[in-house]
Amino acid sequence: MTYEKEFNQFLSLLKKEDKEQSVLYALSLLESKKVEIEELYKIFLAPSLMYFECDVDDVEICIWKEHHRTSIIRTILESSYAYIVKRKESIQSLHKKVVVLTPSFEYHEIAAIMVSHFMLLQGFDSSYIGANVPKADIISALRSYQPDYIAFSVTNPYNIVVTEQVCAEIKRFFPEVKIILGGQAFKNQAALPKIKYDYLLDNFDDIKKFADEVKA
Ligand code: B12
Repeated sequence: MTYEKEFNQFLSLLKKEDKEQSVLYALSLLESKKVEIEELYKIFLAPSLMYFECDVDDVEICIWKEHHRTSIIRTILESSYAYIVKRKESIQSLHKKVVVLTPSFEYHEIAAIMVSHFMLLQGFDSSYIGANVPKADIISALRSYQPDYIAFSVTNPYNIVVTEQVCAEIKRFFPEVKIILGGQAFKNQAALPKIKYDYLLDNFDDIKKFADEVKA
């Protein structure tokens, strides 16, 4: 299904910076079961940020607008968590823990939050531990959570270097933890041979395929 009419309606609310109505509209789609959580994320929320553009006469205030739209999307994500918890009752647990994060200097966190939610919907015990997480805190999280997987979302190619350093450390001290990489930074795969990782996933559909592999 394309949901063109609904998406245009959502986008027009976002363009008006109408947080209240944007949040209520998105949640009404879930409440009425018109769209599934996965569809809301893939068809409504992600594109509304990916294709965000500044109006030519708006350039001065564009960054502020980008922050505001991100804040609206983030509120919808956090609010949809209640629907995820409800859905989880009917999802079989994989008994596998995942921590999801963005590394130091990486502030783009929307994809990471969505990845964590998609993981929950696939039966992983998933925890989003934040954006811009320093190496020491990542190590500390691994020590206390003892996850099976750690998933990095990296957007800015400059942050590949820090990712490479953290991954080397993880493989040194926690060789049993499998490393998942994803995000725009890896579109150009030239840097990948230097990084120690186990899985490279491109999009949300890859999470389902990955879960199927884990189940098999
Ligand atoms: C919102 C936004 C911001 C917000 C982020 C707020 C927040 N709390 O997250 C703010 C304003 C802070 C910001 C800052 C900056 N941003 Co910015 N930002 C964006 C924007 C508009 C949307 C990003 C987003 O959330 N998309 C929605 C998510 C769902 O999509 P996604 O990240 O692409 O993820 C998809 C896949 O990559 C994948 N995925 C991602 N991670 C993972 C992980 C796993 C495990 C898996 C399976 C999949 C997966 O799943 C998603 C669905 O397919 C993009 C525009 C764009 N075209 O992407 C620019 C963009 C990413 N930003 C950009 C830039 C340059 C910056 C700044 C450097 C700007 C500046 N000069 O200050 C800073 C850097 C800040 C930092 N240190 O990180 C550039 C990056 C260019 C590049 N390749 O380097 C973009 C592309 C804008 C542009 N066209 O130039 N930004």
